[in-house]
Amino acid sequence: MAKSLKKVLIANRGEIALRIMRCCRDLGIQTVAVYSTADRDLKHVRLADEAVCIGPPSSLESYLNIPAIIAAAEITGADAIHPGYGFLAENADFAERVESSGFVFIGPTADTIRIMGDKVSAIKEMRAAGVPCVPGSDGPLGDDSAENRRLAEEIGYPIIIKASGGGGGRGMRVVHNSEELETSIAMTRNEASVAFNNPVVYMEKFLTTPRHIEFQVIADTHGNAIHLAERDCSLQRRHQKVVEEAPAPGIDEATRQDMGKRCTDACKRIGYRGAGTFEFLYENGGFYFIEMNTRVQVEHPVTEMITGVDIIKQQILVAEGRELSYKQEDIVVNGHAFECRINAEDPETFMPSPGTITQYHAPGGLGVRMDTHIYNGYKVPPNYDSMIAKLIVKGMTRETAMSRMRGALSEVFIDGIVTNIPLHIDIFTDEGFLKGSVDIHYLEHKLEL
Ligand code: MV4
Repeated sequence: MAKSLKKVLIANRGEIALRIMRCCRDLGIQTVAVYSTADRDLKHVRLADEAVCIGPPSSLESYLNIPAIIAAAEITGADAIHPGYGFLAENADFAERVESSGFVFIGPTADTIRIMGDKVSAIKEMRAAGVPCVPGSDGPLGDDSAENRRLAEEIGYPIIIKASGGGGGRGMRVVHNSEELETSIAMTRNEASVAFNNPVVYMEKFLTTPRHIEFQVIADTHGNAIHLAERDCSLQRRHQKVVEEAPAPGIDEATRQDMGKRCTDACKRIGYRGAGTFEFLYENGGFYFIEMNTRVQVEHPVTEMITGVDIIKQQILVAEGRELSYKQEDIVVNGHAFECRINAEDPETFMPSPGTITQYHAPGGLGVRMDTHIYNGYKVPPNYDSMIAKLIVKGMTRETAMSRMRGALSEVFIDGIVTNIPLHIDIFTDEGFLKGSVDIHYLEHKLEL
């Protein structure tokens, strides 16, 4: 039964906290901000209906402090918690504690988060659901080195060993030949035991020059699921995305609908609830599932720009128990969108550059969206991620969106700290990127020149 939420606690900071707060306001839902002592002056803290300090600057003692966040929800009488991205968003124990304390968790169930957090079990589910995966071990590797060698020969070198508890680029090792295999497995296993408290590792064929393409889905609690097409997030450095776009260049409508349906079928099969993302590697025309993200993602706005769907609003509506008001046929890709992640960092060394923003001028115009919490006098604290803004631009074609992004980037003025805007200007004048369809190594290779 649908039950309207009256008050949502936002367990996050920065631009996403502001994004969620604005959405709650649109829906007539009261908001509770939580903040660390470093974040007293954050914009969403000022604009929320209520705000509760949950601890000192260190994330571990504030935005990752589960008892403090639950206590804040209890004190303020919130009825739901939105985790945003990062921090506790994919922490199954947090989701469980939220629900067992009587609050709605705006996201999937703790069980779903747990299954997807374990990459071996996620792949097993996806394979069973008919989602194409990377050829590999189809489960944990054992300690029989002859068997592991046979498996690697069968898959064909190069192969990659990944930690089941890893993800997002953590806990993996490429192996080029059988001589390296046994020690590589042992090393990845040891690192995984320490880092994730989970020694399980698995094997996949290593794709050398794939693109990173991901499908956005949203599912309700009545067995309905839709996809909102795909994003191309291939432009990254050290597993940090730099620019994202939607739709992915070169993906035709039939392929989009085929892959989208495989993802929504998988959602229905596992009883998925809320917004989610299926991450694929795309190489030589084939899609290979690698991971599922059970949260709203940083880059969700590019999808909003081409579909017109407010993804945060849909998260809240399905958390209220409502049926999705969209059918798949209602979702139409319109135009093309890019997002530039603007970081407080040195454009040459990539070192974080916290400090006070003495002057900020926002870009604007048709199809230009700046998701940011910064303002004149805002002090970027050294304690958190260095992303301070997302510049999202939409145009009717990829070319018009790109030229609009160049214009918007040239308008942004941020003084007092340094940012990676020069890098973005460089990217949006790069010939290879202008052509589209670059692989996941493109930016790192460009930066090495
Ligand atoms: C791979 C791969 C090639 N082959 N798996 C890195 C992050 C994690 N989500 C999975 N990752 C990769 N898995 C196979 N079988 C290459 C990467 C990879 C990557 C993937 C997506 C975006 C950027 C990347 C950068 C380096 C490596």
